[in-house]
Amino acid sequence: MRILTAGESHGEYNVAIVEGFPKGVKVDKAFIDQELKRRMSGYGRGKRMGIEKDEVKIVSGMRNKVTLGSPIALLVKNKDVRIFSQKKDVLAALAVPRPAHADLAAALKYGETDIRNILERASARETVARVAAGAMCKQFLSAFGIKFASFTLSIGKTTLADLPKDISEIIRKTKNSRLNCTDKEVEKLMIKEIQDAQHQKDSVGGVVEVWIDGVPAGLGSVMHYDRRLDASLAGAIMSIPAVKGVEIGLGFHYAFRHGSKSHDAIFYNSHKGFYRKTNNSGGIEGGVSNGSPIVFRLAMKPIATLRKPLESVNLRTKRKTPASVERSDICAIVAMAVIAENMAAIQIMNAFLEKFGCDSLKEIKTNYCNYL
Ligand code: EPS
Repeated sequence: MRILTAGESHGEYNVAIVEGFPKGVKVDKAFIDQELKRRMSGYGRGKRMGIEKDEVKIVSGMRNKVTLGSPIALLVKNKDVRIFSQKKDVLAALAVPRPAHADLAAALKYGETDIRNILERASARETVARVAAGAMCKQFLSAFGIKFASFTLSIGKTTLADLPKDISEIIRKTKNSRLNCTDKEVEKLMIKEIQDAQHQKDSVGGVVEVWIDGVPAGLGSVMHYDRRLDASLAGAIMSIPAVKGVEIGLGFHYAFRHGSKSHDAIFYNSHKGFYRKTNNSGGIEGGVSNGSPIVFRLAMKPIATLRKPLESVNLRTKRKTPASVERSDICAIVAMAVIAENMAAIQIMNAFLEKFGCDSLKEIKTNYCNYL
């Protein structure tokens, strides 16, 4: 399966083309819309989220709500449209890059003097298309009992101490949270972190933890580097704008422990088969899923646009100037969690199709049952 996205932040549409999605999968548009709505939610988002009402239009690849095996085109219309492919717009050129955004590095790469031509595509608005495609993958995977959930582990200096034990606890406790947090008291402190950043005309990042339950052992490969599930998962998560770190299971903490205190001992009984009492590996060993829940974390840097901007340099005059200020979020950690779940769904589905076949749901189900 291949997924391409297209669209500028203030262009007419966000577009995803999903090629190689199996035939025979019932797709509920309402579920995709619900994921798009989750992506727009969360305390700390900017004014744009009050303008848009992201809703998918599925324009090909399905008949009577069931996939045909042909390429699926997904469109999400922008409301705040300011640039046009065939018409002149009224936007002034931007010449002062924001530190931490793509502005300078990409302007140098493309020989660009109007940063707007960079930021329109670099904007995290592009993740609308990824979430629409990922929400289709989630629906396919749910036919095999594979579920996704996430929670906010930290924002700024505030970190959740009491960690959830399983995916149902995450789903239950994050349900009415404004920050996708499992603890009401910690959530208040997290909101305060965002408010403090806002008062200081600053931005703040955080850490998200994602859980994937029901993944069978055997996805990915030990045989070649580019087929390892941990590598494809980490790569996909790192591709999300503002993500600067990914760790699977114990991640960086492994490096501070002895093997005897970090590896997951193996047990067997006839009822459960092989099983573990711990999951420090985060469900992946040797690049292959081992049947435990897949657990990973991602670190989001603070949003690049600052209302009290850092020093920068005008691309044209080369004079020292404060960085440009665009409408932006203070903290987009909830969006990050939703995007990460859906990017993970794309990678897990790809590994699933590689193992069990990719043409029709019926054939994949037969192969899956035979394997189990
Ligand atoms: C976003 C839409 C954008 C930003 C944000 C994410 O809308 P606008 O630029 O019109 O305010 O709010 O984009 C960025 C974080 C960025 O760096 O560009 C969205 O839909 O998620």
